[in-house]
Amino acid sequence: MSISPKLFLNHLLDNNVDFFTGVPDSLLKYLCLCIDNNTEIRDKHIIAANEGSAIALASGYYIGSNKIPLVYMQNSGLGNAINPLLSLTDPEVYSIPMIILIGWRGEPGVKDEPQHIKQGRVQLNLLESMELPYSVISSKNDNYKDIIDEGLKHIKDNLAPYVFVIKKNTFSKFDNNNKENINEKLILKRETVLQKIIENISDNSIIISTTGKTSREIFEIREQNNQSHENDFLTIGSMGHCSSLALGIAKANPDVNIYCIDGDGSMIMHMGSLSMVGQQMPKNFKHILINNFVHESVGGQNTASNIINFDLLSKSMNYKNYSFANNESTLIQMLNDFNQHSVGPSFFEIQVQPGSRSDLGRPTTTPEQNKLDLMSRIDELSKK
Ligand SMILES: Cc1ncc(C[n+]2csc(CCOP(=O)(O)OP(=O)(O)O)c2C)c(N)n1
Repeated sequence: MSISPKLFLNHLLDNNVDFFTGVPDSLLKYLCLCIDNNTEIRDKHIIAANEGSAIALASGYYIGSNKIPLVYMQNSGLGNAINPLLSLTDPEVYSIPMIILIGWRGEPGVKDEPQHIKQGRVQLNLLESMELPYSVISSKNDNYKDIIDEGLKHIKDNLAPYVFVIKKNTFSKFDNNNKENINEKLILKRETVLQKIIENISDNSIIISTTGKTSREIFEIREQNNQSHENDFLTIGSMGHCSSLALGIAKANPDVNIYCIDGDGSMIMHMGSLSMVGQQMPKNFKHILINNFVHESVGGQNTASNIINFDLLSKSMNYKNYSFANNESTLIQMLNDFNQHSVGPSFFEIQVQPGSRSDLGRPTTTPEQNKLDLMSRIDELSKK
């Protein structure tokens, strides 16, 4: 039977674990919602910019409080966390105790998307080579409290991190009844916005889109329009890196308009990359931020984008233009202006409401085919 997120959380709280940080994951979403719903610890739940920051933040909490913190992440994010895990929390460095929950996407034998297969297969070996002790928890573990207790004992005895690898469907559903009111100013739907962007930009433009549902929607829109996918790169993995990838393509092809379609969670994850765009000043770089204020693709947990002024941010990063839209009429008007900017990098923030279709599909072409098609399209465009 699946584990109740509430009972799981209560067991942690009973053990004096009261600080939670991480980057959301679809496999852990009900536990995240449950943590968010608990008013007593809500201010001790911080959704981190990236998994590495979460490890450092939790380390700081331990140093400041002498209490064991908890970090959660999808296994895709382990790469971001490896550096602080090996050079900060490791027993051979500062020896910082913490619980780490890792959602196991791509577990061998469980159907999953291409970007998760390799990561899932090497998951346990990766932990072993990092000398990080772990236990696997699944819905079959009625004794999950004993497993947590053993992990906590290891953490206390060794003043070191301990990992719980969480299998798919481990947690039962949790409805967050404390969810804040929906922001009524957010009118646009992301899918409609993407349709309008595709309709209004030239066929000679390249789109590099971010991880999660944005890329899935772009794929479906192309299918509905009977268009090929050769102009698009769907960055299905490496969350937060689509702007760096787009910058590389823009540098190699200064005469081709490159549209990077980013998400707020994704942009915040590796925000330092914006400085590379500003430093390089590619005239052909058009950065669109679809800002829905949440990690919608993995459950709708808040990002920090509500406190960011993207106008000031982009200008301070040396972008040459900033445009904004949050309704259909300004969207089309600003999109036309944005398309005309001949001296970039240009930034366009489009605010949308969270949400997507429940029957949204996934790309049916392989990542490698996507890359090859795009490369031949770029080759064609560079000869024009
Ligand atoms: C390094 C890493 N951490 C976490 C994830 C899980 N993940 C996939 S999409 C996503 C949310 C992206 O949020 P945002 O960029 O705001 O786009 P939205 O889903 O709201 O459209 C997350 C956290 C991941 N794929 N990679």
